[in-house]
Amino acid sequence: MDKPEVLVVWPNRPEQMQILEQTYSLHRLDQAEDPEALLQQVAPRIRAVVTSHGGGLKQSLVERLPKLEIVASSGVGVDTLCVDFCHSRGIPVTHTPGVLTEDVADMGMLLLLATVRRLVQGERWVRGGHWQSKGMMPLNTSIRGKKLGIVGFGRIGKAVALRAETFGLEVSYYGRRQQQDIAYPYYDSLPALARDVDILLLALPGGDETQGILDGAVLEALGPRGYLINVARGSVVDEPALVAALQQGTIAGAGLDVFADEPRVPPALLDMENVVLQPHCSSGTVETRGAMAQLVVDNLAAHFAGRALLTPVS
Ligand code: 8YV
Repeated sequence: MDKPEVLVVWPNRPEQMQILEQTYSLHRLDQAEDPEALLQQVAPRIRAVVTSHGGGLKQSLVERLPKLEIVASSGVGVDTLCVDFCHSRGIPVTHTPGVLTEDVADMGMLLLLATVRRLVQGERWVRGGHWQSKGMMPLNTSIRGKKLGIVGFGRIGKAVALRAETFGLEVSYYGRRQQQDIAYPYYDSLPALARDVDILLLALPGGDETQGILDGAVLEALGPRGYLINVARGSVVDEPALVAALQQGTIAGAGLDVFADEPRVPPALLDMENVVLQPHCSSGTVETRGAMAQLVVDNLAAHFAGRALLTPVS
């Protein structure tokens, strides 16, 4: 029997790509010198799409795939995928929640510690010879006893909260609704949370609902001794407002793993002493990206075997 024909919009990890190559008839749109020619040749036969948060999936492409049965994406975020359109056509979309929670939460705490305790400045202080020429680096502030507001209290937000408690942080959270089984104080107003905490950590999904919700007013409420940590999406932050807030001392500093127009980062951020920058690598470990890639393989296998999907987007 012919192998199901699968369109690769964004490649998986090498080991999992080998499995896909053995199991399906792959068409590599991600490598095509002439994508339009490839689509004209294979689009009518495509039964599945492999992509990722980074690769995305546009409605205009799905409309050209009359036999599409499933979309399998690597990544928990689905803000770059036309999920509603796929669902309107009865096409399930799978993503990779759960397997990346711990690594992303680790990065959240890493950025929080590095930003507030000024790890990068200390590194520069030693490497730049300032320790010898100027003596001790100016004191920074402890995270112990500080108030942490977590914006978005799903798997990742909850995992950050557990870590934060062990570091002596006092946790509260903001989200669409209060969660009955959660004891931490709940805020239904982001500015109110920002006003009451020392550190805001963003762990909410990207997309239209959260576009730019971390704006100048919230930054103003966070205040000159406040810090912003973002392991969510650059889109949830009004990035020009953040740059201005950091330049003007409206907030004390930021630790950022995600940006509005990746991989381009506002040049002003690159020179700032009070900012820690990472290249969207919270889930970027061999173990986690391997588990994400395997979920893509396993979801496709379940679909074509007529079994329940492992991690469909609800
Ligand atoms: C990306 C992420 O998936 O899971 C997500 O939503 O943002 C990351 O893990 C990763 O960059 C691969 O595209």
